[in-house]
Amino acid sequence: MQKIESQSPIQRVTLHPIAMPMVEVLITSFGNDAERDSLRAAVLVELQLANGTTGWGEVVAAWSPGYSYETVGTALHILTDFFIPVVVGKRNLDGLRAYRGHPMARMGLEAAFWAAVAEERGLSLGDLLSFAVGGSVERKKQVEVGVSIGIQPTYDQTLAIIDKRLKEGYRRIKLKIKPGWDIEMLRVVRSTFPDILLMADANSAFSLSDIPLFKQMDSLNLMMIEQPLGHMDIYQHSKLQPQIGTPICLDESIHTVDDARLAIEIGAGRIINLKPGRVGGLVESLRVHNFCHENNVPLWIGGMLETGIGRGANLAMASMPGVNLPSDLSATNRYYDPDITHEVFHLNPENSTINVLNTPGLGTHIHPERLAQAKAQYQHMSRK
Ligand code: OSB
Ligand code: MG
Repeated sequence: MQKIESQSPIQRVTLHPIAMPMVEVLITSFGNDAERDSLRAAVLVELQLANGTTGWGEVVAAWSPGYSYETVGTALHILTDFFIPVVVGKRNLDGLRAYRGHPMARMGLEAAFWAAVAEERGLSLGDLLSFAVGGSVERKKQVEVGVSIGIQPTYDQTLAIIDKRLKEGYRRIKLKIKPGWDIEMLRVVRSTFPDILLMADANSAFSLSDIPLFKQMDSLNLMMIEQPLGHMDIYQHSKLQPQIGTPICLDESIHTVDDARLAIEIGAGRIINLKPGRVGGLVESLRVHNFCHENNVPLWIGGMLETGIGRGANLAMASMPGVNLPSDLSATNRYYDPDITHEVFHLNPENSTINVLNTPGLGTHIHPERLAQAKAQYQHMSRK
């Protein structure tokens, strides 16, 4: 891996906690707070080099510790009191090695730094990623994407939203499942849409006592089942995978390239979902990417309902050659209307792709008035 350094030192890092109204709330097995979850809270990181070059990154932690232990509050604390002080005045992020954990906070800072370095060099973020792994990789111009559909009140509503997404041009449908919203719902969907690329995401809601249920799912031709068991577990997944035909994809339990290697070697799953925020940054993401690429492990980029800032970084990562399954990177209108960036991501309906951005830096640019609005919305939310 090529070390990334800026020409000009880091001068200032500003944190912007935001809350953005979601077009559609994504209900998952870990439960949702209807009022709070209609807003997506996050922290945007604005990093300025001494020569004036700026980069933006996104901390994908949410308001509450549902998917991950990190929250907007912990990210503000860790960044303000520890991460930012050790990088200001430096031309790299080596100072972060002194600290453990808080991968989402780390990724927000690292993404902002890499965006600034890319801008400084006149490269796109994707080109900088490719430079970091040795330079000669063939990046995609369009990335294949799918759409994630939350738990709905009824089967009919589920079918209706799938139908709507298919008509929009999405070719891969991911359905959130939980105990009681599982095999029967999936059977209804599969019988209505016999040929679509379909997968399920359990967000850790099941246990090894559910093996009979997973065996039944084998007849539904699912691309994969994402994170059926414990959010920290790899071992029990290695007990489940050999008993079922459907590939298991690990999301929550992969925090490092070593986790990915362990999971694949012991047969805990056959597919990796890579979220840069979950693995603590772009360097670790590239390590996971390279491991999967070299070992023919199918890989895709997961989503955390990012704004246009975080999605810009995910899109650059998804353009890397080892990403070979559709990613959770839907069009802007699936998440926000309007988004916080000027740029809008459109779905190419003819092939269910999104175009990779090749302008210098991150490729998306913050819309100042919408940022101010989203910050005011966060202040309001945090006082409730
Ligand atoms: O498990 O993949 C997940 C969103 C928030 C937290 C966890 C997950 C998700 C998604 C959304 O599935 C994917 C997206 O951003 O489109
Ligand atoms: Mg998931």
